[in-house]
Amino acid sequence: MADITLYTFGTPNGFKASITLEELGLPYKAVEIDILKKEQKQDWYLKINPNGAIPAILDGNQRVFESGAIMLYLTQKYDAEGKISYAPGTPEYTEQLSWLMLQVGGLGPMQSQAHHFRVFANARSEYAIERYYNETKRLYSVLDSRLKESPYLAGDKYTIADIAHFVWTTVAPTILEIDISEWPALKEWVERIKQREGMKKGLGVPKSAFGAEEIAERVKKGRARIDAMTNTESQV
Ligand SMILES: N[C@@H](CCC(=O)N[C@@H](CS)C(=O)NCC(=O)O)C(=O)O
Repeated sequence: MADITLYTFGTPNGFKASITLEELGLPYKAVEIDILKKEQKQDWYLKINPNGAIPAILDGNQRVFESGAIMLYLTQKYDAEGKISYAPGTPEYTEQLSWLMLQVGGLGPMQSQAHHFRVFANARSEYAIERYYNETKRLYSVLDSRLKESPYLAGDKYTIADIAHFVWTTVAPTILEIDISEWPALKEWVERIKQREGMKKGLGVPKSAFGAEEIAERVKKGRARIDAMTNTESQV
């Protein structure tokens, strides 16, 4: 029987865990870890995630940290029916794993660096902005090519590999002013899966302190702050 607590904040990595839990229909308690207040670095939390980041879960005494590990743990333990995953050992599972790893090792780190240098940095670097924007866009092209030949990333079924990539596409327009329509198959996949109930519920966990408009306003101010700096000027 599941006894799950999710430690999270309203970010793409956090949503990967909450959407997976919602799609599986699992009961869980959500605890907000406010990363703006550095709550993720408190001693008690480092015992759950030694890397001091969200998300993490406790399932009874079992800790699981890293969003990709959480998705694999939850589906391997609680998705015997294969609602949002393929069974280990099958060719489809290997395809799912490959796309999931591309997200955790590729799009996640690249797009979050693009966010950092475009909105949150203390120094302006045109080189870094260009490098991480280009890499993010290149990865969207890779997804677009795959989605031209397959309805979902791992095959005919919506899986955790789709959830992992999807959450990053949802923030790209607001934070990076990237228009997903540039990639028609990716855009069509986004429109299709954003209608899912589990997706909608998971994107609401934890209840955000800021509304969508306030977030848009904050990131706009962040971009303007970076734009006002001279290249590589540090404001530390
Ligand atoms: N590789 C990690 C990344 C986790 C991560 O970077 N989480 C961010 C929020 S999206 C965070 O907690 N940042 C605050 C920090 O690292 O101190 C995962 O996939 O779970």
